Amino acid sequence: MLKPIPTPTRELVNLDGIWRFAIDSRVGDEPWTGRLQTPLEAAVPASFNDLFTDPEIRDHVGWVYYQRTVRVPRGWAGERILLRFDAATHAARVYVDDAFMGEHVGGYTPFDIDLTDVVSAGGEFRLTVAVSGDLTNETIPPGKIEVGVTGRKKQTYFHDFYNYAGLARSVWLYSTPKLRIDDVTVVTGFEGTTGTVRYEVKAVGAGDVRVRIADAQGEVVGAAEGAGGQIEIPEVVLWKPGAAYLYDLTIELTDGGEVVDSYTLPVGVRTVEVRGYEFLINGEPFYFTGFGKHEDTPVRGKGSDDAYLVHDFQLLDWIGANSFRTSHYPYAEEVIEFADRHGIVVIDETAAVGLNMGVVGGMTGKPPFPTFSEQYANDRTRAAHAQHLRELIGRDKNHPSVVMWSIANEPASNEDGAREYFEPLVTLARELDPTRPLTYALVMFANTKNDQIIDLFDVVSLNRYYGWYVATGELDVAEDYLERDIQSWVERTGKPIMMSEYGADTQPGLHSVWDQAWTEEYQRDYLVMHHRVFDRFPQFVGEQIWNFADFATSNGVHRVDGNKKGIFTRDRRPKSAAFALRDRWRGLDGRK
Ligand code: BDP
Repeated sequence: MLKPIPTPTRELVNLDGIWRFAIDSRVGDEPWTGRLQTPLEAAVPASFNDLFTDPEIRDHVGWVYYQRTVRVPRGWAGERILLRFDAATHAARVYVDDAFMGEHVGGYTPFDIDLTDVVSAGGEFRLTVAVSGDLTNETIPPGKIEVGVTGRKKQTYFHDFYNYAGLARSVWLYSTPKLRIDDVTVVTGFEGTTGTVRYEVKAVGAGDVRVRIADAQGEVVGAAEGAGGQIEIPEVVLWKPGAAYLYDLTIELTDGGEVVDSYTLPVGVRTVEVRGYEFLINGEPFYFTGFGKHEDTPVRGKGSDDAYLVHDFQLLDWIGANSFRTSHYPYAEEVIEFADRHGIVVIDETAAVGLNMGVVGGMTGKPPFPTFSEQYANDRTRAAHAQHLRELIGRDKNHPSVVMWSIANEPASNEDGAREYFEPLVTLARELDPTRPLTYALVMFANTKNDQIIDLFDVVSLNRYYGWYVATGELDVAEDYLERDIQSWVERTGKPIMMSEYGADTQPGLHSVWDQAWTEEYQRDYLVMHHRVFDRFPQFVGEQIWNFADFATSNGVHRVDGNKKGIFTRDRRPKSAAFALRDRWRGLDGRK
C-alpha cells in the first residue's frame, strides 16, 4: 500500500487539527446524519482518552465520533479522491454526509476510503468517523468487555499498556490519477560494488512502466523499463546501521508516451540474512543494542508527535542504541521513515500481544482455560491476525530499516494449539516477504522443554525478568538462572539469540546502598549483571531493554502511575542506568 505523497500527478490535503467529538451514549442513533450535537472538540492526531477530564470518556466502551467538514480542492475533477487514515484505533466506520462509506478493523495499520463517486472537486462534505477502542477475543490485540455490578461496561485486556484509542495518526484527503501505480515492491542486494534493486510495480489500467533511480545528490544512476525488473547501481553506497543512505526510485506510468502517474520511493540498498548463530546485515554480523519502545506520551497518549519523534531518536543516538522493536504494535510510518533516514534498525512487531492466558495465572503461568481454544484465540482471531500481517507487511515491506518481523509478543507458545495457530501465519509471512527473518518475543513460561514453535522461526527473542519478577533483589541467583536459560536455547536451537526484554521498574530519585528493587542503582546493577551474562555467549546477537521510557498502563496494584521500567522517564529524562548504558553502547567502558 503506497503512502500518499505529493508527486507531479498526486496531491494531498492534511486533515489534522481540531474535530468535533462525542461519545455514543450522548448523541442520537445516527449522529453522522447531521452536525454532531456536542460541546467537545478533540485533537487529531491524538488518542482521545487523556484529552478530557471526564472519566466516562477516558474509559469509554463503544463508539466515539469525530466530525469535521472537508473541502475538495477544485482542481481534482476527473481524479480518484480518497481518504487515508494512517490509523484508527481499533476500528472505524466512515460516513460522508449521511452515507456509510466503509469500515476498517485493526488499530495500527492504514486504510483508504474511496470517495471518487460521492464527492466532487471544489465541493464540501461532512466527514464523520466512528471509532471504537473495543477489544474482544477476536481482535488483535485481544481483550474482553465485561459488565460490572453497576451495569457499566469495562474493557479488560491482557497486555501491559493503556488501551489508548481514537485517531492517533494523521488523516488525509488525496488524489491519484485513474490510471495509476497501485503498489511497488523492492528487494535490494549487491555483488561486489554493484547494487541491485529488483522491483515489481502493480498498475491499474493499461500503460507502460519505466523506473529510474537517483542517488542522494539527485544524479540518475540507473533505469529500467517494464512492470518488473532489476536496476543495477555501479559503485553502490549501501544502507548501513548508523550510516543510512537512500536512493530515490521514481516510477512512471505512461500512456501513449505521456506520463499519467508518477511516484517516488526512497530505497536503501542492503541485505539481511540469518546464518548459523549470526544475524547479518550486508553480510556483516550485527548486534542489536536498544529498546522495546511504546508510542506513549502525556496528554496525547499514542498520538503521533514530530517533536517526540525527533527527540526520541536523539536520545537513541545519545545513548548509543542502534535499534528498537516496535513493541507491541506497528508504529506510525513516519517513525519507520525516520529510522530509514537515520540508520536505526527496526524489529517490526504486529499488534498480537496478549495471546496468552497463562499471564492471567500470574506467576504460576497456569491458564484458567486454554489460550488456543474457541473461547479465546480461535480461527477468527487467527484470521484477524493474518489480515493484520498482510496490512503491516504491505505497508512496511520497502523500508530498509526494518530487518525482521516479530509476529507476536509473548504468545502462549508453550501451550497446545500454538503450532496449529502459528504455522499458517509463519507461512503467510514468508509468502508476503521471503527476504526478512521472523521472530516472536518469548514469554518466560515458554522454555526449551515446552515451547512448541521455535523451529518455525529464525531468531530466538527472549523476554526474561530474572532479578525482577523472579529472584527479586537477588542478582546472584538471577545471574545463575539467566545463564542456564540462555545456555538451554543455545543447545536446543542453533539459532541466533537476543534478549528482546529485560528490565526493572525504577522510581527516579530512589536510592539505596543495597540491592533494593525500584531504586536507580538496582536498575543499573540489574543491567550490568545481564550484560555480563550476554557477553559470555558468542551466539548472542542483541540486547533490547524494556523499556525506552516509562509508559501508561491500566490501573493495577503492581503499577504506580504506569510501568516504570523506562531508562528514561515518561518526559524523557535519564535515570542513572542511562549513563551506564551509554558507556557500554558507546564503548566508553573500554569493551568495544
Ligand atoms: C512483558 C511484556 C511487556 C510488559 C513487561 C513488564 O511483554 O509488555 O510491560 O513484561 O511486565 O511481559 O514490564
